[in-house]
Amino acid sequence: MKHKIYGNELPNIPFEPKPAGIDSPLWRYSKNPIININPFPNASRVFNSAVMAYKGEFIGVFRADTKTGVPYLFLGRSKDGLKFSFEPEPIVFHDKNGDVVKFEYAYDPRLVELEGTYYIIFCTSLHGPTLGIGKTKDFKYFELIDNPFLPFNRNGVLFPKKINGEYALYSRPSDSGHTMFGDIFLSYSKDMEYWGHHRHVMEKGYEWWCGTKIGAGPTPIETDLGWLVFFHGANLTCSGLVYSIGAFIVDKNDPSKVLHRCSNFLLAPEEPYETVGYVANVLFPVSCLTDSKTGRIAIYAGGADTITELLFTDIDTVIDYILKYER
Ligand code: BMA
Repeated sequence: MKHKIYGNELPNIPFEPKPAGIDSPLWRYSKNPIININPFPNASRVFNSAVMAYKGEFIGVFRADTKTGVPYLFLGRSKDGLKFSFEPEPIVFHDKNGDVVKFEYAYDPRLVELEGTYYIIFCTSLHGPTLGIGKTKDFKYFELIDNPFLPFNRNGVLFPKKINGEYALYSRPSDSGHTMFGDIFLSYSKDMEYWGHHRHVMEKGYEWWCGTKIGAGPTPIETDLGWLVFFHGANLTCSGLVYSIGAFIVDKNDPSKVLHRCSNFLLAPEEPYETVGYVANVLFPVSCLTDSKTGRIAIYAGGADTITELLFTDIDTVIDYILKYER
């Protein structure tokens, strides 16, 4: 390996080698989708969900659009990272006093472990869409942090390590609707509740494929060059927004500083399970697994707001591609 991932080894990471004849730096699992439509009672679609390695197996927080159409967060478990079983009821969050918090909706969760606590960052409502942050130590009891963000905001992605002693989080300020704009910003917090020292990180529209808005995806990966960040970029076409996957690398000690960004998207919606569905032409990366020993990376992405799929790459392939098509 030319490049290095700083992180845990994960010998059981789901992975397939790159098939011959594939030009893109990400490739799809041969048995996609891994979670198909109507996966469990009361869930019509599971997509844009977060998976992580946990106690030798895998655990995930899943966005399920229920049969009322409203999305909530559900817990799922898997032995191999490919086949999941789900809790039948949404995750119950409690406030500091132990009272159950009711949600209008909850979607697009990200999941990260930091200093022994598992944080779930997701989109929920506070008189309009904004970020919620939940935490758990055991995936049994979940607490909700008291309204850390104002509306309107989405795509909250927490760094897996404190940066210069503070929590660091990317987000994408937005509006109350489908948001036809949006850049990635960085915020810091000393306590995970009060966020400030905001910085602008990267603007939409530096190429056409991400012309309308961008939002960070999986938890940033620490590498020898800095933090590797996968993100989604949306471009408005005559038939609506098209969501593709891009990547950039930021400074290890200052993640507002973009060191390398790729002009090309890494992968765009092409397969029927990405181009046809509840919302056509959406490929939306939300979480990833990494193995520091082999440099393998597995990305969980939503397809067409309908299914969950798995993509693969490795650290050398993706960094070589970013640097080759650097802007
Ligand atoms: C965004 C979010 C995502 C969704 C995407 C495409 O605004 O709501 O959950 O995948 O739109 O519909």
